[in-house]
Amino acid sequence: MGTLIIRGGTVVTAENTERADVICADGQIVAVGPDLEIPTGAEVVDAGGALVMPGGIDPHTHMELPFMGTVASEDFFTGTSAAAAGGTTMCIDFVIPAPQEPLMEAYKKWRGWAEKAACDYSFHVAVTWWDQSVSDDMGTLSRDHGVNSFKHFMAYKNAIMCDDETLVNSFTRARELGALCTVHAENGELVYRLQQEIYDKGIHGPEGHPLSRPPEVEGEAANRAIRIAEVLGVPLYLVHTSCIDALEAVTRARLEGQRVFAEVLAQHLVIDDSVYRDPDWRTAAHHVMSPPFRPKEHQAALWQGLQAGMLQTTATDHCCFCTPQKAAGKDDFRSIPNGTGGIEDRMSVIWHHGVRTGKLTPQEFVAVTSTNTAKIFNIHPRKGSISVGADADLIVWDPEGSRTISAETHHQNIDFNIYEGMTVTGIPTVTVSQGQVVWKDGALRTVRGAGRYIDRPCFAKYYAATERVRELAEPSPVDRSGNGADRESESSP
Ligand code: URQ
Ligand code: ZN
Ligand code: ZN
Repeated sequence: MGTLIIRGGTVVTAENTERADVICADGQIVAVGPDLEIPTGAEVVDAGGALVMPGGIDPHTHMELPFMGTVASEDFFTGTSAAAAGGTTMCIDFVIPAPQEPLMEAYKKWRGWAEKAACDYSFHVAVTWWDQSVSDDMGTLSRDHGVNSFKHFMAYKNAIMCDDETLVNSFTRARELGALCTVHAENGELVYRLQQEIYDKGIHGPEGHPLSRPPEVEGEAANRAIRIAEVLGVPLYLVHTSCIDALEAVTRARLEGQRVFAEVLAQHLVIDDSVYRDPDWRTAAHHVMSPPFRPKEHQAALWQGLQAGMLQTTATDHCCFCTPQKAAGKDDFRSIPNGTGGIEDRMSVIWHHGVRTGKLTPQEFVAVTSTNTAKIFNIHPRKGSISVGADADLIVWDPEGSRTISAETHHQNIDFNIYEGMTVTGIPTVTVSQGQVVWKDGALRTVRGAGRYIDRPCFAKYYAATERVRELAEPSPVDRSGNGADRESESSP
């Protein structure tokens, strides 16, 4: 890896804004400051007064996911390349074992798939079943493989859904390990029942999907997961918080001092449920994801949640299925593979609808698209910062540049774009990954296999046991020896 200098930009981090140059060498940032001397032989990127920010980190993607009888069309090379084209330099994907599949086996399988990645990546590992071997594998993954987060799907009954017993067992095990529990919060039993009732009423098209997953279904599961985490004394991270009901559960918990983090998807911030009423079933089917798109009032609330700090991260849940794949559910919405794309557009969508409208400052933009994820998943300041010693993952951001989003021009491996036709202002002109230019002036320069697996150490030293855990962990035994000491103290005035 050579030396590169990004000159003439304004460096914006989650904490600071300053006119500064950035020098990268051997994949790391080695100097940040005004008017730095150009190192001999360095590649020069002229920022020309644009902003220089940490590369985006997407904490929620599913490259080449086997799901609902098919496999997501985006793989780790095309997906991380499309990410780079949009200013994202790292994703945290998911290892999702089938029920009864050993977690270590699934982990090794996904690690093999990800070797083709063009940019850095890491994995949350899902707990989709339970026995002692799952507990043991969680220990191995956290101790030896840099996994500090375990995912739980409360939806997808008869597939990867966790019941409460598994949630309680896994959360307790995560507490021992100092790992973070994350949840997909929808009540899978209610979804299953509502799907059946809606289908039996004769609603078979994609419009049936949101009807089977109303906000109450997400709100109930969000609150249940939060309460289970509270009683067990573990921190919790809710993925794709999509509605007021779930946001209220998060807000209540956070205001009471419970350590709950929550993520919002870029698409849930700007797209509403009218897409399911599109006369073209393909458009409606392409928007079938879970949780579904919601009525407009939920988008406004989610923006307020992001502004208020109740939602800390933005993601995409990038899980692509092309039209022929979505057609599996043409006559039965329950068979439409759930998922949408968006890894290439998240940064510009959040800038356009968040910063240009005054909802977010540029520093808050960096926090919610990169730094907060790095901090929550314990890879800051290596990631999500512009500081000496950090990985050289950076973007040159033109706040006035604009583009119109379209499947015709995007780099994602899917024949549809949920933001089709949206013109956004705020685009990356250069993306740097590990100190190498991977995107510049509209051309990808990604290299298959250049991406690295990023270890994420556990948190035990950060998340001190809460008071409740101490009470639970060391309850004081009642003295019934009969010496009366207790009674005297109880009876004394
Ligand atoms: O539920 C998820 O996060 C995965 C299976 C992607 N699909 C989706 O609809 N969100
Ligand atoms: Zn999910
Ligand atoms: Zn997901």
